[in-house]
Amino acid sequence: MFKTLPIVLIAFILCCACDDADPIDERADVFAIGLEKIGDNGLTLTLASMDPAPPQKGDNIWTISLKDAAGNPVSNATLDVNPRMPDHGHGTPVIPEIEAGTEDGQYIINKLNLWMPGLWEVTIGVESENSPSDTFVLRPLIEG
Ligand SMILES: [Cu+2]
Repeated sequence: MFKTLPIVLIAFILCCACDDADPIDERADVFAIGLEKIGDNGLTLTLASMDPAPPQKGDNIWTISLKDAAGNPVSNATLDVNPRMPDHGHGTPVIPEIEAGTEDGQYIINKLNLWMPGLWEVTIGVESENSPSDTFVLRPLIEG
């Protein structure tokens, strides 16, 4: 009986270690069409589409819509998109490619390379002559 106790303890500890790899991470965003973020300077980012959905390991394409505080589309903006893994301290060697979407204030982020399973932080900096600058952080959780 007493000999089994350490084994039970080890099993318990291993089980706790497994929890770290659990795909549930409270920091992650729930990725659905319409996911909305409001920046510190009043701009609103809305996720208009994503491919694949939800985000997966490898290259992703996201279409986002940007509006100012008055609800007007933020057109002709320059986007700086920087994906990083906060727990690992690294990014990705692939530079995302941004193009204008079909609608005013819409932007397509191509080659969003989320190459490792885990939590990513995609920081999107927005610069536009027609609105304040703003920054958004989207947190996809990539499953292995
Ligand atoms: Cu990593």
